[in-house]
Amino acid sequence: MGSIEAYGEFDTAWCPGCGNHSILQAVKMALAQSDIAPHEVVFASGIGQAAKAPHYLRANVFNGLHGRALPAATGIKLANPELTVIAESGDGCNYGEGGNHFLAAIRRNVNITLLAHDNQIYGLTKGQASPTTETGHTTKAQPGGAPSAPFNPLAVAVSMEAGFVARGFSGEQEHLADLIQQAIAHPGFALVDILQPCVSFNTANTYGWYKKRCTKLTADHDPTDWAQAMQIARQWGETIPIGLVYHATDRPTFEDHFPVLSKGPLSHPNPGQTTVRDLLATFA
Ligand SMILES: Cc1ncc(C[n+]2csc(CCOP(=O)(O)OP(=O)(O)O)c2C)c(N)n1
Ligand code: SF4
Repeated sequence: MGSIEAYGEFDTAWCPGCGNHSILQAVKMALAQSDIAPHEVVFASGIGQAAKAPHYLRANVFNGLHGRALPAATGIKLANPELTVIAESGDGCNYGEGGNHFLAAIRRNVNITLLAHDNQIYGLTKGQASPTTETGHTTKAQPGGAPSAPFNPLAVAVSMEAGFVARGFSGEQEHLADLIQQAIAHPGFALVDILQPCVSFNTANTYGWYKKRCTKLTADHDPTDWAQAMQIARQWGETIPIGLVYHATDRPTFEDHFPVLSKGPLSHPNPGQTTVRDLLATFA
């Protein structure tokens, strides 16, 4: 077991009571439980409150444009397959601005983990409706209620047969840390959609609202059964299942299609002096 302390402790710009605090701690717990040291992990994030999470731990971080965590994570993993690569951002970042990247990541099945902090709202920009906001939810920007149907990331991921599809809740920290640990260990693209309250801008989906509904999946649920997983993924109401919804390990990863990647990292190849000299000689 690695050390949680190795990931440091930093002041954050988050509101007291925000679900991000607990998610950050769960991420550190999962990395320590997985015995991964800070220099062995890279986070890629976009823009938003959730996207700031990797700023608050001692590890490698690429912070890019809104919605672009997944393409960055993909490039990092392909060039450095020996690293653990985690994309971490909000529901707006991943399912709104980055929606097409979400679909492409599932199709490609690169060995990366996506942690989507899902507060059902755009937090950083003060509470506009996001893709996962429920229909009719009123915000300052949607005073008549959000008109669109909410995006269901789990149902989409299961329908596309993503190999690892899970939902966690920031109020169930140990359960969440365990899901993140399993996601990191999964060989292929892994999604953990994490329900979290935004105490400042989402007055509908509060901590109490989630706490009352989030129910851990039991051994009765077989995550290898696609039809059962689809049914669980579509459940949303008085009961919201949390846990591993779908799990399959029989899909080849994107990396499997490129034998060059099995020869080691593209990031620091060492062709040797002789090869370089021979190569230069061809230009003479
Ligand atoms: C292309 C683009 N569109 C919009 C914005 C403005 N913007 C910055 S953060 C943000 C919302 C972030 O919401 P979410 O990803 O759900 O994360 P949260 O802040 O809730 O954690 C928006 C719309 C931007 N920076 N770039
Ligand atoms: S605005 Fe919402 S998401 Fe942002 S830090 Fe505050 S509670 Fe968290």
